[in-house]
Amino acid sequence: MRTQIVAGNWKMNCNLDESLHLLNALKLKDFTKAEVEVVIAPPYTNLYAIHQNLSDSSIKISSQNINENEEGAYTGEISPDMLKSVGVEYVIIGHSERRAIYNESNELLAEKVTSALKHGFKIMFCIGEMLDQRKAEKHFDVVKKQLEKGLFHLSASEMKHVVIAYEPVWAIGTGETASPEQAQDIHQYIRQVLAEKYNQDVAEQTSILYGGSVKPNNAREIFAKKDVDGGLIGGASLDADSFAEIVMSF
Ligand code: G2H
Repeated sequence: MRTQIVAGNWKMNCNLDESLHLLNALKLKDFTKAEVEVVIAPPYTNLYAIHQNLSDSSIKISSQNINENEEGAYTGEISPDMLKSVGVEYVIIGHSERRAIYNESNELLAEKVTSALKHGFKIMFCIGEMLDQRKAEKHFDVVKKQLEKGLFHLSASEMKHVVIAYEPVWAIGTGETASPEQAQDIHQYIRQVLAEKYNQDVAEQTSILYGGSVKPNNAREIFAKKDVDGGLIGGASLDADSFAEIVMSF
């Protein structure tokens, strides 16, 4: 019933040649068997070329960020309309690296969400706790607050365009992964929070992805959990074979 998604977040990796090389390797994979929506999020500079070279592939394109403003004097930023014009369909909002390194607050993220929706993007909204918060057993409170502040200004019908990515910060790029049970527990909790805020339909229809050191050797177990609807993949998405193996883990 829910869309299953595996998205590759290339982060600040791959110049133009490398991006096209990776795309070509991905295009050789047969993702049709997996019944999963496959999304890639290359760096901004390569979005246009990737879109031009997708040909008849079913792979969808995401950006890794979006600016909340329409246009104007925002040196170094990329507008929603610019992303639309190069074939972007999804936008990642609130990745923990943007929250931590670029100080993106819940309030700013809420503005980005509004802007992305206005421009017709699908949103992958990232939430997740830090290690000390997990140790203090605050992880449920942390993700609830991130949802409330960043996302819950949306109506139930607007939520149809949102995918949630739960990414515990302590598992990102560290080789540490949440156990399948830890992922299931918090995904189930997120769904419960969605039901309380909206209704059971929204809770049941929202795809919730897991992110944080997903690799070919752990994807199957994580994806097998009832409330895990796919993954946001960083490091392992830079290798076509690994990424394809993860996609085929459903
Ligand atoms: C989490 C994830 C992708 P990685 O940031 O968003 O990266 O799989 O390298 O932990």
